[in-house]
Amino acid sequence: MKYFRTLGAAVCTTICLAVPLWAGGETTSNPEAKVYIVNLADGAEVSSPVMVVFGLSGMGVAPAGTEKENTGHHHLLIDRPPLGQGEDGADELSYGIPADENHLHFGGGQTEATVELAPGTHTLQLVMGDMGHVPHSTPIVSDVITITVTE
Ligand SMILES: [Cu+2]
Repeated sequence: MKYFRTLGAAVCTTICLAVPLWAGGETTSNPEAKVYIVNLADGAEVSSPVMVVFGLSGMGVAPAGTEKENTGHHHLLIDRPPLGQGEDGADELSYGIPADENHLHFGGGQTEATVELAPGTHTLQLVMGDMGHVPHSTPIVSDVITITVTE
């Protein structure tokens, strides 16, 4: 498996560098689909807990494990580089989004969340994942926004 992971990363590195469009996993998306944070603008000042409302157009929300064309579930990436960047960028595009404090999965099909964030600045990004938590091809991701938690 290690070999295949390495090979996959190498292939993605080559392709992703060669082609301006970036690839995700094996599940197709509507490349016109958009995911976005409805209620928070870049630069917003908020207090914790922070309500984040997930917007999606061009695709549907379905719980994790649901095999249905043009659907996926939301993931909220907190305080990390944009999806596909950082040292595990190629892996997360091909094999899936980790689950930890920086990667929240909404596999129940939730379309909003309330998160506790410490005072200070934080980055947020929404990423759609397929039934197995892998970004689609083309990946459907929001802009990264930076918010400041004042208390
Ligand atoms: Cu997931």
